[in-house]
Amino acid sequence: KEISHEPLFTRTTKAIIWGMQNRAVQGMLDYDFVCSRKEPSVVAQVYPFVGDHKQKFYFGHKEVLIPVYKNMADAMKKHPDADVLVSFASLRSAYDSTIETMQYPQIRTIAIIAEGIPENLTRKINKMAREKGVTIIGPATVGGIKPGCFKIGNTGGMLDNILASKLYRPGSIAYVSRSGGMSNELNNIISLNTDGVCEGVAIGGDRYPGTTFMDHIFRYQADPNVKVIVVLGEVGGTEEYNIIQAVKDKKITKPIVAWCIGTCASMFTSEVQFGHAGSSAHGDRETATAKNKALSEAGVNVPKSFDELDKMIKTVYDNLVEQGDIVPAPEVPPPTVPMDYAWARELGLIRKPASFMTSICDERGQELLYAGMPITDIFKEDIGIGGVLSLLWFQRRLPKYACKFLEMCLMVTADHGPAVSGAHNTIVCARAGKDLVSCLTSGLLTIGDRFGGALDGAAKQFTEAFDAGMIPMEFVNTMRKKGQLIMGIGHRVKSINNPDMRVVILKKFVKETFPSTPLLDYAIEVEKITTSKKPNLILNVDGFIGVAMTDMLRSCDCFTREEAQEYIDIGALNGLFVLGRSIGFIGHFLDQKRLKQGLYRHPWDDITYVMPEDVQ
Ligand code: Q5B
Repeated sequence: KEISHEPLFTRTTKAIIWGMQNRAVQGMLDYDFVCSRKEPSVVAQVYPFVGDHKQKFYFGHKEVLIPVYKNMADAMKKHPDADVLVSFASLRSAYDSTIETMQYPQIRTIAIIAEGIPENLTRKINKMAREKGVTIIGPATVGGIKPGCFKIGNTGGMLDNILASKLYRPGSIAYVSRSGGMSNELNNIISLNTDGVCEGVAIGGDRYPGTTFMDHIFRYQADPNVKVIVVLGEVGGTEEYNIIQAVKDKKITKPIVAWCIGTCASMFTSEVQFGHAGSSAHGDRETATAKNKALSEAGVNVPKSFDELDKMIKTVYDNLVEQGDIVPAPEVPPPTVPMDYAWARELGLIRKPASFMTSICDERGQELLYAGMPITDIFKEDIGIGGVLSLLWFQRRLPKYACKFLEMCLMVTADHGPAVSGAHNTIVCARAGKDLVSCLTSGLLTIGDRFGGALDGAAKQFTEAFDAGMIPMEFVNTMRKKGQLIMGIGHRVKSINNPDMRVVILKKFVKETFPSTPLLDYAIEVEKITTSKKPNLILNVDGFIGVAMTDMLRSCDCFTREEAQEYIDIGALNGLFVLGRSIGFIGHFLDQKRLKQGLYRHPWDDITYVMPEDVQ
């Protein structure tokens, strides 16, 4: 059955896109806008792998929502005016989706982009399409374009290319080619040598394209706006002989300029298969040289080589202008399509101050960098968790002893039993059925001055007193006078008689490895005074880490005094307890879940109820 010669596309063509090809859809909408279309050409997308939803696109400056349907039936029902389907289905699903599309009589044109569809399936598609009068463009194509009206998917390339080739308004030259890539070259050649493209279709490089050169040439013959027909054939197949026959039969009367690419095949001693599945000559008649010769003999304008195709097109065009058959329309500048931010940035056209700054980690390159150190080197050099912490918290490699100390701090603070505030909260929360993150946060939220969060406070108080030259007794007395507790002093269960082994372990390491420990020595003197008053007023684990960290920051030669102070001021030291104790809280959460502990309710006999007496 002959394919209709009616126009395939107009300024109001509406298309449904099969597949989530958002870039292609945006490209089509930008094209619509630059063509001054009133409405976008894409009305819906079909994608069976996600539920119905809407996708946001730009139409010029405006944002528009385009629905995505899981079922094709819904898309067809909701958009009965869509008569084109652009299929980005893969080579595996293209057959089924095309057959399904052809069940809907509203669809007159289907563009199939997929390459590699088995030829027997393509032939079934083609047969059904002929029976139903559906025009198939493809498979294995970029599609086609009708300047001023509609473009299929990625045809014509990016917007700068479309503008350069003046594809936003119609000219007088229509072309048909096999190759999608070469169709872009034709857009360029035609725009440079004539008043531009009127319509262009790439039928695709398969052996059995859905429509033939003649299907499109007949439409161009019927279209009064088309004045010259350009055909870019290639080696393989005998389609070009049908053009010769149509010219001889006077079915095609408009001037044709044609060239078959692949003439270099004769330079090879064996048969050559070019990039397209169909571009291989099966016999002499199918060679590009034979087809060019036959076309030329039939009166078709055939240049001597591809390099002269532009001149040939120009000659034919100029003649028609001279004869008055073509009157070039005045140029009207197209509307400006706003450039995508990302693209404009890539071109270096715009700049914008970043909303965020970061200086510890960069994941953008090939390798993740922690403070500039590639993750492979981190493992190669085996810097451990202490080394990672030194990079991410302090942005530098700290000496080995310092990294080891950081790791020891995490180890000793990892847990201190279920009775402490944070673990208790975590447990109660887990028993209320909450998830890991909730339980962990519930525990972490108890960390503060009284429980586990006295490291920075201790560092600050001891440093200020020490730097001010106060002797330990003076410091203790001043604090008492001010009515303030000394941060890092005192413990609920540990005392001078029941020493905290965590502190003992850390103290041994610090004394053996740190270059100097003036603040720790000062704190030990303070502890002697406080424990003489009460045996539980020891330098506790928070206090010890607070002062030892200050000694490390000040004496490791990696920080200035100001930098060391800044880390204390911004709360870096408490981070060690928070991080370490997170290990324990997660342990308690898992433990409760594992033990299948039910909802906790505190016993009444453990609560003293004190009601206000004078309330009526
Ligand atoms: N008095 C820790 O108090 C605790 C004094 C003090 C001067 C002090 C208390 C305190 C400062 C904050 C601090 C970290 C609340 C603690 C940690 C992690 C943990 C926890 C675990 C783990 C304990 C009795 C008498 C009173 C007070 C005086 C007490 N502290 N004087 N400076 N710092 N410390 N927090 O036992 O004359 O009788 O009225 O706030 O460093 O959280 O395991 O449990 O790993 O999980 O309740 O180790 O010391 O003592 O308040 O009854 O005071 O001593 O003025 O004097 P207690 P209180 P007075 S480590």
